[in-house]
Formats: sequence, structure tokens, C-alpha cells
Amino acid sequence: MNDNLNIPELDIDPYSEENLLDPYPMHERMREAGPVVRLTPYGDLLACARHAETHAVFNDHVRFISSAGVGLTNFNLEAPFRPKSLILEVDPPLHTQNRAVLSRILSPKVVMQIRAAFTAEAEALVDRCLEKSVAHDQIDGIEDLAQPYPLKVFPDAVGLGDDGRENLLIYGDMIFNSMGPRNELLAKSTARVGEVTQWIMVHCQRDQLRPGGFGDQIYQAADAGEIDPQHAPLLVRSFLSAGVDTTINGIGNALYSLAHHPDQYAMLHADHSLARPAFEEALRWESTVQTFFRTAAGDCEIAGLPVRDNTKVLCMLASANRDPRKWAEPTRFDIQRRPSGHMALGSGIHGCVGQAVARLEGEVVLTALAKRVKRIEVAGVHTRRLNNTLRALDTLPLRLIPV
Ligand code: OVM
Repeated sequence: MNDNLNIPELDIDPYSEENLLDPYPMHERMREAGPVVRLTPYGDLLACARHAETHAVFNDHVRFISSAGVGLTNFNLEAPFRPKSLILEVDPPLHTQNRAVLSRILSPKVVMQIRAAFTAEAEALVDRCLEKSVAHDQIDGIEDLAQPYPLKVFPDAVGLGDDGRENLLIYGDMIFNSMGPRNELLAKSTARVGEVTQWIMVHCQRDQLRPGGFGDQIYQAADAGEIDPQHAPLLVRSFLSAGVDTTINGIGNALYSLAHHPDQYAMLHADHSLARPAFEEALRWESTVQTFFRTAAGDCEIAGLPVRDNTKVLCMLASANRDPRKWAEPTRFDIQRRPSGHMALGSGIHGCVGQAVARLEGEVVLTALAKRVKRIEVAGVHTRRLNNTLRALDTLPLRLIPV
């Protein structure tokens, strides 16, 4: 008996170099094939590429669990790549308890308190970029802006010291690669797994974290009996895993989007209040986190099609964000769109807990640019950093024309 009889089968590898470089033709094939498809190169793997089903799976944490891992590896069958994240890779009730603490530490109220420092840093960095662009005729949007900004402000807020922060970049690249298959990309990114993991775990300890920072606040929550004290280092690890590579590439992708749409940048320049919606549209148009998985806990269905217990479901967030069933002119980058319901920060109980900080970073960087920069020109060919999960740029040559 074949339970998957009505599920279209596609011989597509989402992790091929071609599909990682340009995922959009693959997304369209997957969306058009059906509400849920089977990807034959990975055996029993199912995938949702339309908005409705991706959203439905993400909002049913009882049937579609995270505790078997949110990458391709099924933790019921294979050991996790590292000790499981105590927020990303767990289900209620443990998830609920840990999430409450992280959610308070990263709340919109807290974000109001860090806003001035984050703004000052964005303005100073954009000033330096502008000087460099005038002096050298171009900057690298990644090396000079998208990377240094989050790498300064977020670890500062967590309370980490200044030394060794490059480990955060290597670690992030590795973690997001580890959610795909064991391909060449993962092998390359794990070349220094031992020393990098060691650095990360040392810097999750309380004595490494400035009193009052986000990291120290995890330990304060443990002191108060809100979480298991043994869980504190791994909860700090979630800040270090999810808080840097994501926003670097969110900002990088926003710069790319604006540089390639001068009319949209002109609108932002004319009206700085578009900074926040522009960042949001960039998240929809070039989703930083392209994919996450869930695992079926019991036999169930998606869009009426049968899903067997313990099946991995690949949720194509970036494809949902360009689904024509959901969005008018989905391929158009339109900073006035207000794309509410986009999936770039997830949805449901696992929706990005750091989203207020992520949006703050995007907003203040784009505002600082809008104030000082009349035009952003593409100054050369960009290159991509391929990653099994992230849409990431390696280089982005830009020319910033001052007002
Ligand atoms: C974590 C974690 C790691 C990567 C991503 C993420 C986007 C969370 O360790 O908790 O969420």
C-alpha cells in the first residue's frame, strides 16, 4: 500500500549548488506541483512550498513537532549535531518555560531601552562607510556594513567581550549548514568545529557575560527559579547561534534589494519612515532563513494528503513568501507593500523570539542610510556564500552617493 499515492513526486535537490544559488525556479516548480510534494532524492521527505500549507504546518506544533530537529536529520533516528537547542529543538512544555524567559529578555520594552545605543552605532558605521565610499569609490556592503553592525551591537547587548567574535560567524555558518544534508558545504563549514564549539561554550558561562546583559539575565532567571540552572548555558548559546548570522544576512539582503531597485531606494530616501517596512519587504523578498523542517508526530495529513508518523516536512519559508496564491506580484520588491503574514521570521509558537531586536537593527541601519545617502549604486558583481539554510552574500560591491 502506498500512502503517498496522491502526493506528487519531484526529483529535486534543494541543496544542489544550482538551487542554492537561485532557488526561485525550484520554488515555482514545487508550488505548482501541489500543496505538498515528495522530494525523491531524500527518500520519504515531504515539502510544502505554498504559503497556506507552510503556515498551517508551522501553526500546528502538536502534529508537527520540533523536538526531532528542525533540519533534515531526524533526531528520533540519528544523534543531533550538537546538544539540542532548548528553545528551537524542543516542544511544550519545556519550550514554553524557556521561551517565556527569552521572550521577556528580548521584549519590545527592552528593545526601547537599547534603541539609542543601536541607533548611534548604525549612524557611526554608515558615516564610516560613506567616507570610505567617497575615498575608494566603493565599499563592500557585507564586509563594511552588514557584517560589522550586528557583530558589534548584538554581542554587546548579550554582554560578550570584544575578542574572538569571528567565532560567532563560523559557528552560525556551521549551525545553519547542519540543518541540511551532510554535503560538501557542511564538511567545509565544520573544518574547525572543535575549537569553535569550545569557544562558544566557554562564552556561554556566566563569568564571561557582563552583568545586566541578555546573557546574564538568563542566569538571573535561573537564580529566580524560572528555568533549570543547568539549562542556562545552552539558552545563552541560542543567542549566539541565532542572533548574528541571521541579522547580518537580513541586512545584507536588504542592501542588495535596495541597490537593485533604485526607485525603491529613492522612496526610502524621501521618506525615512519607510525604513521599517522596507526591511520587512526585504525579509519577504529575500528570506534570510530559507527553510526549516518539522516532523510528523503520528499519522496525519496536509491539505488532505496523508503524512505518515515520523516523516520530515521541509517548510520552504522563502517560497511561501513569493507564493502568488498569497501575494500580488510576489516577485516585485515593493517597500510600500507592508507584507504582514510573511514567513521569514517563522510563525506560531516558534516564531522568532528575537524579532523585535532583528527589526530594530534593520530599521536603524536603513534609517541611517536614508538620511545620509542619496543613491546606492551597484559597483560590481556580488558573490554568494552558499549555505544549506541561509540566503547569504559573500561580497556586495556598492557605491554610496552622499546627499
Ligand atoms: C538555537 C538556534 C539556532 C539557530 C537558529 C535559531 C532561528 C535558533 O540554537 O536556539 O533560530
